[in-house]
Amino acid sequence: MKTVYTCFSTDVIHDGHVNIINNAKKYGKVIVGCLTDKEMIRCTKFPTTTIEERMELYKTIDGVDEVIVQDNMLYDDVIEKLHPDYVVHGDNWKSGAEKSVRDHVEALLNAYGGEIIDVPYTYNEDVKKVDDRLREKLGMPEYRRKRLRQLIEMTPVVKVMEAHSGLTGLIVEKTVVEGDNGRLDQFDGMWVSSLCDSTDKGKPDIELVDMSSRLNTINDIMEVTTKPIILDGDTGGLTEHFVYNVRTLERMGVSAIIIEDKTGLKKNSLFGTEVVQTQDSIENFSEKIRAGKKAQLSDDFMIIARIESLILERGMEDALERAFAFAAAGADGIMIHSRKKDPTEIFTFCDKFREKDKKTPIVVVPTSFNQVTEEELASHGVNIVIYANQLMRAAFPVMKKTAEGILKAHRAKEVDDSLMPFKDIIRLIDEI
Ligand code: SPV
Ligand code: MG
Repeated sequence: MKTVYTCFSTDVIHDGHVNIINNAKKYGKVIVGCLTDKEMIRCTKFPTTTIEERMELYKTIDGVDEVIVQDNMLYDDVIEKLHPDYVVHGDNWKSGAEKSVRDHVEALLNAYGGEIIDVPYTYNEDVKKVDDRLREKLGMPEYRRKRLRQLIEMTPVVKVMEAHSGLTGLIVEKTVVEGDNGRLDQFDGMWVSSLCDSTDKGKPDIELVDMSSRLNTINDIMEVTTKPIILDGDTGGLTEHFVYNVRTLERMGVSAIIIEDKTGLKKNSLFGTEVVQTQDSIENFSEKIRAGKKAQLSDDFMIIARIESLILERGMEDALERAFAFAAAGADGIMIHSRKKDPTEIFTFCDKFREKDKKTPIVVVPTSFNQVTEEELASHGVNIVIYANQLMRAAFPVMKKTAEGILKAHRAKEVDDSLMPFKDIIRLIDEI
């Protein structure tokens, strides 16, 4: 009897999956691989069930003979073990980011004479409804909020990209690339930066854009995405106000707020000591963290303390003293910031912090020390890497150049080649 293999990475079974199994059954014994969580988050949707639950679910499908774990999105582990005669998959993997996976599987099968069977993808109302419902579920506050904590456990480093609008949110939500060795990859979450949110409104980054406006930005992003959100909460404001904002944010489904240990008129950290900025005392800031943690109602929400000692050139010892004090006050993570061009001081901080504290998540924002890789940061104990402003910085120069080009030519023809075709922009956003 021939062996037929297919891989599932879904929490819900619909007509499309049943169709795959029915086709597979025609060729022999059907083995279904259940993709592990850590692989699922790189290439498909975030799981809303455990791997054990998914495996049980797949066993209930008529025609399935065996269910096994697949721990590599490129199938190396299962193909090496099973040498299946056939691998069956929906033909949607013949194009788009998943094509690299298909190419890889094809090469593995060719080595011993195995074959791929591409089954026409099932597009019908039921399949669409199941997909839509799953996406809606992931966007619900209780799922979205806890996802950051889950990701910290699931992946060596959580990759977060800034979003300041529905559109940038969609880019972070949907961008999937073929990364190293054909493996797919995507961002894990979104950072609602004070710098980019303010800049998008034409305002300076000085806590001028008020919380109602920030919440509107978050809401715009939430409307069209499911990935977890970390809010740049600036100083957190008055402790008396902060506690209310914590409640609002967790109710909305925001996963974390990062507040920085500054007081008075806040300016952007990348100014460093070029402008006057005042650091809060350890006592006051610890009190703010304690009050926030006390106000919080869910177990999921995270309050992360951001330390500005390196930015303000107060030294490593001060940064570490604060980190330990804020963790003791209940902070769910420590963000250490630097505007040095190389990551040495960030590495030193992380290594020293990890000597005493193995668990509290560390967050970094490599804007100026941008040569550092996620892997290097993770090797120093970093858990979350935030790309804090790159989408905004990418958009501005192109928009400005386009405006200048039209002004100079007194028509739009000259800039058109560098623009997205208008036929594409009208179809960019899906209708329900
Ligand atoms: C932001 O993105 O607004 C930040 C990070 O706070 S930084 O701009 O580097 O201070
Ligand atoms: Mg900021």
